[in-house]
Amino acid sequence: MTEERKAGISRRGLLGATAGGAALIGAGGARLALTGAAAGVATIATSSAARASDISPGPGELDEYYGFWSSGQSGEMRILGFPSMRELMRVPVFNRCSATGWGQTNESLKIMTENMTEKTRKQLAADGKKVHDNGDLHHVHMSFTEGRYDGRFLFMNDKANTRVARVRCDVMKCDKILEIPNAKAIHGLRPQKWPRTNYVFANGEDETPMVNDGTVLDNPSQYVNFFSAVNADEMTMAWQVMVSGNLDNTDADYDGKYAFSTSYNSEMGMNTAEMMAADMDHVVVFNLAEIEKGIAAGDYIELNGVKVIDGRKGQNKNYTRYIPIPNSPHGCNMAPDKIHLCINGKLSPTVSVIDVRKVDALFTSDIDPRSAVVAEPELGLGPLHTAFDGKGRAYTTLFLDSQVVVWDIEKAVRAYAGEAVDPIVTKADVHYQPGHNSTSMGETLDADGKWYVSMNKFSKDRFINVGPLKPENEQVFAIEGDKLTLVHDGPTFAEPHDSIIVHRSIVNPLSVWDRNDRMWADTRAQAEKDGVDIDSWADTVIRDGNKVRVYMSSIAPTFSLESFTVQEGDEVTVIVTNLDDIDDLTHGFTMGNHGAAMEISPQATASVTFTAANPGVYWYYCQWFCHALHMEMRGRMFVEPKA
Ligand code: K7E
Ligand code: CUA
Repeated sequence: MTEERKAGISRRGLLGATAGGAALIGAGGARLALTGAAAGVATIATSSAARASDISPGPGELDEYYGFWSSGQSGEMRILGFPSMRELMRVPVFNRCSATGWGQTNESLKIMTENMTEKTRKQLAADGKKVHDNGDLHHVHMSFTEGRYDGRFLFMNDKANTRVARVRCDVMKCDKILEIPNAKAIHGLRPQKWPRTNYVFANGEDETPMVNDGTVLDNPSQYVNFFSAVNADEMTMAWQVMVSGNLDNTDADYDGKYAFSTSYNSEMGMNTAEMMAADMDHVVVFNLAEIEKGIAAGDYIELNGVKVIDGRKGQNKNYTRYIPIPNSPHGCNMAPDKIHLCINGKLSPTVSVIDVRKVDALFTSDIDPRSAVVAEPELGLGPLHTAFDGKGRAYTTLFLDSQVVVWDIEKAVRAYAGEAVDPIVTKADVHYQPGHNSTSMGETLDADGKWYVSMNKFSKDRFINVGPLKPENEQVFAIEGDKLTLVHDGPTFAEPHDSIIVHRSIVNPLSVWDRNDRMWADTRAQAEKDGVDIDSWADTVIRDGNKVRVYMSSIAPTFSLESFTVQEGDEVTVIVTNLDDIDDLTHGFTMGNHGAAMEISPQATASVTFTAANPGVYWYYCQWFCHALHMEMRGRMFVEPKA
C-alpha cells in the first residue's frame, strides 16, 4: 500500500482519463452494463468499477474526512466517512432512537428536558409525553478557534420545535439541548468563527407576536422575529435581537465583528404572494460589539428570561443594519478569504457579494447600505447555497437549473466594477434540484479545494423505485482545476440539508467511555446514596416506596443479575454499567414487552425507567450482538401480583 493510499483515498487514479470519462456516464453506465453487450458498454462498465474503487477504501483503509450530516426531519445527526460516503453512525439528537434508547434513558431525558420552556412543558403534559420526539435538523457546524475547526463540539438547529443542540466530539453524543425562548422555528445556525466560538447564532424563521399569549392573533403588523446568540460553552441564552422581517440563514465573519442573516420575508407577508411581493429583501448585519455594549448599558427588555435588544429598522441604533438584496435570499456563506460574504438570491438569478471590510462604514456614516455590495454576478436560476475551495472560487447550487456553477469571486468583483470579464468558470449538471452543497473544509480557513458534495432534493429516476416516497440523492465530485468529476451518486433518507466535511486529523473520539463521564453524573449520585458502587460488579436491588432501582453490571456474555423481583405497579429503574473495557464491545438492555431498551457502550452507565404494570415473568435481554453467547445474555423480571 502506498503512503498516499494509507493516508486516505487517492484522487490520482480517479482523475485519470478513463475514470474521468466514466464519471460523465454516471449511474446510466452501470445500468447499460447490465443490459447491453456492445464493446463500448463493456468499457464503460470497467471504468465505472475502477471509479468506485477509487473512492471506496479497501480493507484497512480509512476515509480522509469525517462528514457531519444533518438529517432534516429525521431529527438526528449522521457521521459519514468521506469521500466514500459510507454512513458510519447516526447520532440521535431531536428524535427518539430505538437502538440507543435516546429519548427514553434517564440520561437522555435529562438533556432533552432540562432547558425547556414552561409552554413546552405544558404542551407535553397535555399530550401525555415527556419530550418532543421529532425535530427538523438542518444545519450542523463545528466549533471554531481562530477560523479553524477545533474538534470540540458540533452545534445544530431544530426548526420544528425551536431548539439548538450540541454534540460532544469526544464521544459523539448530544450533551445539551436548549429550547430558544421568544423565537419560533430556529433555522439558520452558525458558530462564531473568531476569536473562538463563544456564541452560536440562531435565526428564528417564523413571525409571531412579541408576547405570544393570544392577545394578538391575525395582526401581522405586530409580529416580530428574533435573532439569538447562544453562549456556546454553557448552552444558555446570551441575548436576542428583535428584527424587522423574518430570518432564514446566517453566517459570521472571520473578524469576530459581525453576524449576518438573510430574510426572504422583509414584507412580513403571510402568504406566498405577499412574501414574494418586494423585489428586494435584505440581509441583516448584527454588530456584536454594539449589541454587547447595549446589553451592558441596560438598553434591553427582558422577555421570558432573555435580554432582548431592539434591532428593528428605524431604531437609529448601531445594533443592526439592513442591506437590500434581490430577491428572497436564502443561503449566507462567508468565504475563507475573510473578505467576501455570498448571499444567494434564490428568486433572483444572482449572488450578492458583500465585502465585510465595507460594513464598518454602514455603522459610522449615513452611507447607502448597498455600498457594501461589491459584486452581483448572474449565475443561473435558483441560487441557494455557496461553497468555497479556498482558492478564490465559489460553487453555487442552482436549484431550478439542477446545476452547480463554479465562479471566480475576484472576477465577479471586477465585472461589477464595469470590466468586461465573465466570472463563470464552469457549470456541472446534478440530479436533481440541489439545496445545500459543501466543499472539504470549505467553511474554514483550511478550505482545501479537493472535494465537492451536492445535496440534491430529488432523486427521481436515479434508483430502483421504492414507492411514492423517494430517497434524496447526493453526488460527490472531485475538484481538479476547472473540472468537476462525478465520483459518487447515492441515496440518503429524509432529508439531509447541510453537511460539513472535516479532515480526520481534527476529530479524535474515544473508543471507551471514561467511567467518570458527566453523562451519568445524576445516576452516579443516586447510586452513592443507595450505597452501590457502580464502578464494580453490582447486583443490588433497592426498594424506595414503590420505586425500585435495579443495579446491574454487564460483562460479555452475562448480566450480573439473572433475575430480580418487583411488585405489580412498581416504578422500576434499571441501571446497567458495562464493565467491558474493550473497543466495540457494546451491550444493550431490553425489557421485553415494556417498550424499554438502551445501549450501554464500553465502560458506560445507562438507566431506563418503566412501570411493571402486569404481574408475571418477563425476560430482559442484551439487544446489541456482543458474544457467541449473546442470545444467552438474558434474565427474568418477576412481577409479583399486588396482595
Ligand atoms: Cu437551504 Cu434549511 Cu440550509 Cu435546506 S436550508 S436546502
Ligand atoms: Cu451483551 Cu449482546
